[in-house]
Order: sequence, then structure tokens, then C-alpha cells
Amino acid sequence: MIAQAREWLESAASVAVLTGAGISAESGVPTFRGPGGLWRNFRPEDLATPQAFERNPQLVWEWYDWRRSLIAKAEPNAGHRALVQLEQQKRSFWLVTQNVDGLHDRAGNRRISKLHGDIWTVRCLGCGKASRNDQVPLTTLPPRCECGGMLRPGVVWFGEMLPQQALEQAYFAAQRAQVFLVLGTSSLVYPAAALPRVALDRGARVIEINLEPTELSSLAQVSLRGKVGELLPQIVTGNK
Ligand code: BV8
Ligand code: ZN
Repeated sequence: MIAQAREWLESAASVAVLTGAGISAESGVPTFRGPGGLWRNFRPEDLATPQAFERNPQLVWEWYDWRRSLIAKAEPNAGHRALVQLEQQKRSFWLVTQNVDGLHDRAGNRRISKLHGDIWTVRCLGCGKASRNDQVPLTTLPPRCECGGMLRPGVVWFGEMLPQQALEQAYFAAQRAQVFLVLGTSSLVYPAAALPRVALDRGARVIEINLEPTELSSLAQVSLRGKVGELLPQIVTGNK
């Protein structure tokens, strides 16, 4: 299976990647679902929604402030680094991430679409201004804009539209890919989870790496069980 995956990846001219929280787990950033997940005492719909923020901005900001403090201490891991190597090796490469932690950017990937936004940006509900804010911890919750308006995290919540350009880039990459890597995602959240299916419909080879089986596992031609940080470097050639 690993040899097959390595051979397919090596001979592919065009590669697309979809990552989820699992690739950042080895950097110490908790995942959303599964053991030790972020959502353990909340349902995702309870926190990551505009209604939850409307109802209790303080609670939602406490959650994001806690995550920002964890992410600030995190470093990209071998899985992130293998994707930087892959971007450098491939003429046609695109990385689509559901993660908002910014670890792919810090690792050095440039050809990237962030489908669910970025935890280090904030947006004012008053004047609409978006800006970068990397203050950890935040001194006031919820943080305020200089116009006095309330700031929200610059992320995409359930029921909210994804950034149009990022989504278009992602679909285009999925349609063009000869090999589509799906790394550390439960493949439950749409429209991100539709991307590997788009690639499959176009005859791409889908290689999944996950600790456990997912909704996608039965559709992927290769589904490797294990840690992204351990298995991905084994299929990205040029690694010992
Ligand atoms: C939208 C906020 C259009 C940012 C997030 C019914 C059916 C189908 C769809 C829907 C439905 N009802 C509602 C919908 C739409 C909804 C949706 O998909 N719901 C799901 C739950 C059914 N989607 C939306 O609302 C999207 N918007 O559709 O807009 C629209 C507009 C208006 C009206 C109608 C429609 C918006 C989706 C974005 C939601 N925002 N988060 C943040 O705070 O981070 S989603 C949240 O889940 C995160 O963003 C995260 O990225 C995402 C996906 O989770 P994963 O990344 O996969 O992480 P997870 O913990 O689940 O899994 C980790 C995996 O890694 C596990 O499998 C684990 O085994 C593995 N793993 C762990 N460690 C490792 C590992 N693998 C390898 N190595 C390891 N070391
Ligand atoms: Zn403002």
C-alpha cells in the first residue's frame, strides 16, 4: 500500500491535497472530533455558528482565545514539512486546508486555499474591517475594533458561505489532480468533503491517511492507517 502510494505520487504531475485537524494533532493542536477533541464538551453546532456567537460572544471568544494560545505554542510537524517538499517538487500542486491554525503557512506552503478562514484574522461587526490580530491571550473578550464595534474571529462557521475564491481554487485543483491526498480529516464537513469525490469522478487516484476509517475510506483507492507525520514522509520521495 505504501509502495503503491509512493509510486503513484512520484509519477503524478498534478497533485492536490486536502488537510484537516489531524495533520496538526502532532503539533499539539487538538482535533475537533474523536478522543481529546475540542468539541468534547460542546457540539460543533453549539460553538462554531453565528447564532452561538450572537447568543454568547464571550463564550465563543473564550474558546477561540484558548485555541489561539495553544496554536501560538505549536510548531509545524513532519507532515507539514513533507507538504512543503511536495509543493517544491510538483509543477502543479495545490493545498486545500480546513484548518485555521496557519501552520501550513508557517511551514512554507504558498499554493494554498484556506476554506474555513484563519484564526489569526478578526473582522469587525460594526465597520466590517478585517485585520490580523495575533495577541495571545486577548486582553478583553470579546475584543473591540477601534471604531468600537465588536470583533469576531475571521473563520467560517456552520451555515456560513466559504470564501468564494478559495472554494473555486479548491474545486479547480480537485478537477485537475492526478493524485489527491486526503490527510487527517474526518471527511464529515461540506463542501470540503466533496472535493475528493470530485477528484475521483475525474479519474484521480485518492490516497487517504488517517488514524481511523472515515466516510471516504471505502472510496479511496488507498487508505493508509496511521499518523500523517509518520506516513506522509514515507510516500513523498526524496525522504530516506
Ligand atoms: C456551508 C470553524 C453553504 C472554524 C468549522 C447535512 C449534510 C451535509 C452538509 C450539511 C448538513 N447540514 C449542514 C450542512 C453544511 C455544514 C456541514 O457540512 N455540516 C456537517 C457537520 C454535516 N457545512 C457548513 O455549514 C459550511 N457552510 O455549507 O455554506 C450554506 C450557506 C448558507 C446556508 C446553507 C448552506 C461551513 C463549514 C465550516 C464550518 N466551520 N469550523 C474553526 O473554528 O476551526 S468546521 C470544523 O470541522 C473545522 O473547521 C474543521 O476543519 C472541520 C473538519 O473537521 P476535521 O478537520 O476533519 O477534523 P476532525 O476533528 O473532524 O477530524 C480529525 C481527523 O483526523 C479524524 O478523522 C482523526 O482520526 C484524524 N487524526 C487525528 N490525528 C491524526 C489523524 N490522522 C492522521 N494522523 C494523525 N496524527
Ligand atoms: Zn470596526
